[in-house]
Amino acid sequence: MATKKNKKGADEGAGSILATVSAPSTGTAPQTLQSKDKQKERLLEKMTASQALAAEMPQNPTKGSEYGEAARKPAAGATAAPTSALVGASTTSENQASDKVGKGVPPQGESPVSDPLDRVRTDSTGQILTTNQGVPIADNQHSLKIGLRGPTALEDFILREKITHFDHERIPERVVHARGSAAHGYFESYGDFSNITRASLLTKAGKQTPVFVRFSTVAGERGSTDTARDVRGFAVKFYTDEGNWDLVGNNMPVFFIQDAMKFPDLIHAVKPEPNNGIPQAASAHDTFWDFASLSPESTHMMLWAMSDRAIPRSYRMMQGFGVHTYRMVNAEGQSVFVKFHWTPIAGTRSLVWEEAVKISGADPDFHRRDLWEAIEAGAFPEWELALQVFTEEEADSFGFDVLDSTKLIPEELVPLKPVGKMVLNRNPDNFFAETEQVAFCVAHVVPGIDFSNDPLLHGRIHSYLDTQITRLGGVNFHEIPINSPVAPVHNNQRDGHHRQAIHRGRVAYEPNSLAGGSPAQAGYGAGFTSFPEHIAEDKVRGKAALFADHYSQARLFWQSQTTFEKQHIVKAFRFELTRVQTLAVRQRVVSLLMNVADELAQGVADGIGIPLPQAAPVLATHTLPTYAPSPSLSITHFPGDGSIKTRRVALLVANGVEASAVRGLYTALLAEGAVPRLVGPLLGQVMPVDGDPLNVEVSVEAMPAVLYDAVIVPSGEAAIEGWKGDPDVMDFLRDQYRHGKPMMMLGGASALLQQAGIPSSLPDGGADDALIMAGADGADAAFEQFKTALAGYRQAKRDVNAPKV
Ligand code: HDE
Repeated sequence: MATKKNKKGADEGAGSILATVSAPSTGTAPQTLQSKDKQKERLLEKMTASQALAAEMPQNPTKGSEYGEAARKPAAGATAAPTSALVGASTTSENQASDKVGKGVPPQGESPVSDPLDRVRTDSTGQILTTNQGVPIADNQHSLKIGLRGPTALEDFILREKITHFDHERIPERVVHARGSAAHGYFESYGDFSNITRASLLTKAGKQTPVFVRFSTVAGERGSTDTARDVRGFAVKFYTDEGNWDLVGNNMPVFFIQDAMKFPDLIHAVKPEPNNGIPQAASAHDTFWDFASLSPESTHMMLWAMSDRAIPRSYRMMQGFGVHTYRMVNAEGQSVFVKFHWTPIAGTRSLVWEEAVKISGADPDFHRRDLWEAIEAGAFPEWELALQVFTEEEADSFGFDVLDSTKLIPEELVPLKPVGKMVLNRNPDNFFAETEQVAFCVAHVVPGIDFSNDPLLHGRIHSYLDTQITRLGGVNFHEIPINSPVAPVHNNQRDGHHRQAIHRGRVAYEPNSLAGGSPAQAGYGAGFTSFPEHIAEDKVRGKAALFADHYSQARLFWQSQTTFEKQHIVKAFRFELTRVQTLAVRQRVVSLLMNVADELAQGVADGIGIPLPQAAPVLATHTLPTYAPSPSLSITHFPGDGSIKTRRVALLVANGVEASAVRGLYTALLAEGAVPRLVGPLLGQVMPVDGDPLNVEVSVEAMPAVLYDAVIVPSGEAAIEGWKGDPDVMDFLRDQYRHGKPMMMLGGASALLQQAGIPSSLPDGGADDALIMAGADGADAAFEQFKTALAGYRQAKRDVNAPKV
């Protein structure tokens, strides 16, 4: 039966509002559905507002700007505002609230997957144990059995859920850089660098951007030792307000190869040999040196990898480098080239090889523990970020190619421009959720940061996204909380494994009028715009001519090393090549080194018992650049801030020790931010000659000498007599000495040096200022000297002629 309104035609089309197929071709939208049902009214509002919104866009208003010259500066997407929030709703029933679906209509434009990590941090204090479905578990001790001695019932869904989850706890480890440790912190800009880049993190003095940083080794598996000789990864994720920027660098400024095509070969060569899975976390084997010696472009990096840079004392004490040349682009679209440098405020420090080997056994988590402990103790690690900024024209005059990752730019050529500092001030809550699941990706850049044409970099732009798909199980790894940006994410990508976001509405494409054009492209100047580098070239495979210079910078590095660094490099080559079994491979490595320096090649050849082979052919045909030594390439160039914060000091104690000196030094070390430990024969108490018993903190057996930066041996006749006969203590002192560490011998304790065969002066007869001997009255002056030695680099002069102990 027709109603009055029907007669006027006001409600015509109402049926179409209530249906999901078809609608009248003309006419005005109905004003009412003739119902007091609020849900129906909402439906009417949604449908009529949607129609109106779509009508705002009679055609695609920006289409014309996609062609020709206009396309260089893309227009911002056209949008129209809906008259009702219901337009964006998937369903008018979204107002049905519940504990699960929430309050209903969300604020428009919201993207909570980008909210701070609080949204997923979980704490079980005082809570009942449940299944993954939230069902309270009454008994977590037993499976369900048919009788106490009978079979387990298949219906035991609680057991099955628990075991199934456990069975799938592991995910594939990273192909490279599997072993790593990470922390949260912030980056703070020193100023406004918008003349160089429009990257928002660098446009205001004092502006802080959250970061998550992961340090790693390259070759070892996830459970391998921290102190292997290896390159260290230095990957920084900046959560900027214009999206995530990942600066995925290393602790050495150059790389082994020049083209991404060779990366799988390099890694297959360095990883454990495929027949027997040996060796773990080591380049000291045939396949690595076979590949490297047939790849002369790796010579420069070989020297870095054989230097002490490859065995850092701490992640906190190493430099970081972006390695490749990148671009920065300012708001006017002007571009410069940049290299990125991280410099540790604590200074650069390394281990010595024998120490690194011993630490591998004593504490394979040495670097992980060090980073964790420093942050827990409030000694927040800091680095300064500096840029080398240069133009394309300047690059043309360098005499080497800035697109070649086996080359660095000496600071003498392009000085460092400090732009900010990074502080790591928070350990992760959960290793797996954060450190393991973090996904760094070279392709994650933000407006203002862009790529150069380094062919190694371009392969990486592909690799990192691709690898996460396998490692993290799908394309939605960006939604894993540690990876999600703080900047809101809005796009039309949908579905895939493990989707977290529940997208409201039915529009997942662009252009659209049904969502008023949202989300719309930002347009030129607002969104990321690739630098329009002009290229008119043939499509070829190959390398540019300057890439053929394989030795000039290897020589630069060698010439810039101090005497002890050179000795360590020679020793490292000897060690590695001694473990190689194939004579031809050994010879080939030396043939490359002959193009670097005679003393290097000779030193290595002598160590592996071969005569000098013919030098490898020099392939470069251009005029080679010459370099003066560059002091900043020596590890000693960055002494740090002079503090002894976080340095671990062993105070040896035993029955009969003089406790007053021990207690005084302990307090003084703590006050300076160092970490003193009372090291005794066993846990328990020792009885000093004066005062209360001392509580031993750790035994020599559990934490041998290599785990401390220095030792103090207090006076006390009986204690000293005991130590003389203790082989562990003798080894302790010898290791401290051999590894160049400060030693403070108080009173009669200096007699132990002779007992251990340790000379009291340097081989050249000079005073060893890291070997400090003092009587009770000189303790204060001695402590000052001890602090200076502890804050400085280790006593390298001892290494020149290591004592025969
Ligand atoms: Fe990587 N590298 N890499 N790399 N790399 C990975 O990505 C790759 C290179 C670096 O803490 C992988 O997520 C290719 C240079 C670091 O999670 C993978 C090439 C530099 C990390 C990958 C290179 C690096 C990685 C493995 C040559 C220094 C660890 C897991 C074209 C500038 C990041 C992953 C972390 C990790 C590929 C060369 C640094 C497979 C193809 C040069 C610090 O995608």
